[in-house]
Amino acid sequence: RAAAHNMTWTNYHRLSNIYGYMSYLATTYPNLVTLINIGTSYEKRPLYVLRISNSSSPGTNPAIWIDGGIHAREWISPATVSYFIQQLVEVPANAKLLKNVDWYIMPVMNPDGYEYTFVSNRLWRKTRSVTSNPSCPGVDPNRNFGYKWGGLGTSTNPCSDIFKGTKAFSEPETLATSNYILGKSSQIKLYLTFHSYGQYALIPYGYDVVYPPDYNDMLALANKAVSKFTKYQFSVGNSAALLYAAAGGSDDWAKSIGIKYSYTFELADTGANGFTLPASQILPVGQDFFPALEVFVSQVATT
Ligand code: ING
Ligand code: ZN
Repeated sequence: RAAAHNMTWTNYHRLSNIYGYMSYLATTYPNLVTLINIGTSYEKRPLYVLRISNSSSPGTNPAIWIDGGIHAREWISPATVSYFIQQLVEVPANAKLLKNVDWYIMPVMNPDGYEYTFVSNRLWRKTRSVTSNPSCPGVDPNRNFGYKWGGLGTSTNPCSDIFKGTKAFSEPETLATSNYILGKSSQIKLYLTFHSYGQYALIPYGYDVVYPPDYNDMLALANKAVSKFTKYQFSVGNSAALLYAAAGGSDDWAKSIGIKYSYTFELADTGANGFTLPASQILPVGQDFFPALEVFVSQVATT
């Protein structure tokens, strides 16, 4: 029997459906899609990255990395990132986005937290690792990356939603992800991470109001990308200036290892629904964002 899946973009899905869809794509399009197990979460779930490449020798093209689901309750993030996968792989008209670029896409970086939001607490944010306080599990994965770890906007209290962990990359999820990206860091030219909510395109650094030397290049590309949106209006700027300082974010770390273009996108909405964005907005959000991926491809693809 042919491979099958239960994925849709009219509802939010459990991890098993998202992983089932990734596995379906790898089986169905073996010359285009590869499912890569990059490690294991604290609760022993696999951590999956999907590589999409039509190159005969994947790994030689410049690459774009996309991740979602760093924060458990931000359900629109894995939904949108998996929508990008569907569009890139299964819509022939989008094949131009696969020319001279490889994609590495991880829809759910924090699978333990994501599952916990379905079964126990819809508003859980962190991982699910045991801490020094038995009543307060979990580390904020977006305070756990290893650049300026433990600085502004982080907490030493395990009961805090911005608990930084006991050391940089204390979490198996951030450790496995960062090691995988490091191994591909000469290939990866662009890092995109999807959160919610607020409708912001955030540019490093976030650890403080500090602007990288090439900030203007980063700003120009972000502005070009958000100019493609027709439905949702995004604000663009330095994350510490626009939102708040927060050290240990994944985008700061990606920038620090030499990935020139590194962004955090805060998807819809601006607060009416917040984290509990209705599933009816999955497609509008994905459709509004998708054309911006062409802008990113144009920046990095070798022609
Ligand atoms: N917001 C991000 C957070 O981790 C952010 C905002 C991103 C701050 C990058 C600094 C750097 O707090 C959400 N919604 O997670
Ligand atoms: Zn987040």
